[in-house]
Amino acid sequence: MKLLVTGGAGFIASNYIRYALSSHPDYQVINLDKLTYAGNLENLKDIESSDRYTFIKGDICDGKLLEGIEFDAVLNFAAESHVDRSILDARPFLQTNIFGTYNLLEAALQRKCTFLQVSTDEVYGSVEKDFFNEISPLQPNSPYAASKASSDLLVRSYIETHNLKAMITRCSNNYGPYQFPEKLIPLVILNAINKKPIPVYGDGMNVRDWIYVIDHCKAIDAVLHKGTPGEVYNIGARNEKPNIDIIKLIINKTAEILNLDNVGLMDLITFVDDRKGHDRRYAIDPAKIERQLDWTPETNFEEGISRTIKWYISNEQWWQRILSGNYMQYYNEQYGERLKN
Ligand code: NAD
Ligand code: TDX
Repeated sequence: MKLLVTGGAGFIASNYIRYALSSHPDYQVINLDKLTYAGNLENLKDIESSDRYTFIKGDICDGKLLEGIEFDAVLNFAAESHVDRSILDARPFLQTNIFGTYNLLEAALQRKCTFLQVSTDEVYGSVEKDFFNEISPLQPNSPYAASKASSDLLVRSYIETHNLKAMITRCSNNYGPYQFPEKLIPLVILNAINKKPIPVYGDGMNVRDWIYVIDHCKAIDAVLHKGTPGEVYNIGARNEKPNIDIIKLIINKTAEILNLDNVGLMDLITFVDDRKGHDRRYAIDPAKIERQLDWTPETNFEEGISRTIKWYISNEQWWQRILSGNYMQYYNEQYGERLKN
């Protein structure tokens, strides 16, 4: 089996590639990645010399390039993935997330091969109570979520129109090693380690449903091997938390691990202007994948968070390189004024 993994130099797909190579010794993996600001080949340093792994630097929007790649199944992780950036500039989100997905659908159709679209719970919008299941209406609220919902609808159209063997997964918020520091959990860890203000949007009571990245990777693998073509699978760990609780948990654990005063670190918490269109609550009902594909998450949240904090503490070179690059320009644009008020 030759898997084409797009966006393999990003957070979730780099974890997936490592997992796939170790759990399927007869598989080959081709990683197609454009290496945007979020793509980082250091995420794959430990496996780059494997003879079952190939890296191609390229854009999923480049149809010609796709024509020349042979594969049996494609897992489409490549995306512009950060909500705040989609508020600043939606264009790259429409280009990669919609047009790029269209290109990959065409490539999969030509080869009559399996297509797995890695999507997100954000396509469902926000829920006050209850949970998102696979037939909840799509009500995306950010340009990022709208671009992912659009790509999901395109996938659906290729299933209905062309009988493409495609499946869609919609997962909740991921955390774990190699996550780019623009996202909440690594941002809080790094700002706690570096004693910088920790920005909390709004009242800090927005709820996200968190899953450890390896549990997500195992769920994707289960869908690839046991899923029914044409189906959507929600993935989540039944782990809803208000942002402020997570921030306090990270501060307490970081203080404990580094033997620091947690009161001083708590003082870093800084409430800032809210994100525009900020979804109040995400909550995934994963009953379908649990029942039909016999998948369950294995990592308890406190254990996963401790493991993640320790990973960032032990991999300072990895994040120092990011902090010394273009990232700080984005960081200052996003937080500079907000942290002053
Ligand atoms: P990420 O931003 O860390 O990585 C995205 C990767 O895609 C990068 O390596 C980037 O270089 C690559 N890429 C971007 N545009 C490309 C293009 N045009 N062609 C080829 N490569 C391109 O993202 P992530 O957080 O790992 O998310 C991966 C996927 O999972 C995304 O589709 C996202 O929507 C979905 N998802 C993420 C989460 C989460 O919590 N992070 C939750 C559910 C679903
Ligand atoms: O500095 C911050 N302060 C803050 O309060 C940041 C970066 C975030 N937040 C809040 C906003 C959200 O309520 O924390 C929550 C999580 O924010 P993000 O890490 O940006 O994630 P979210 O917007 O929930 O989207 C994520 O989950 C679904 C991923 O980025 C998406 O790619 C995925 O589809």
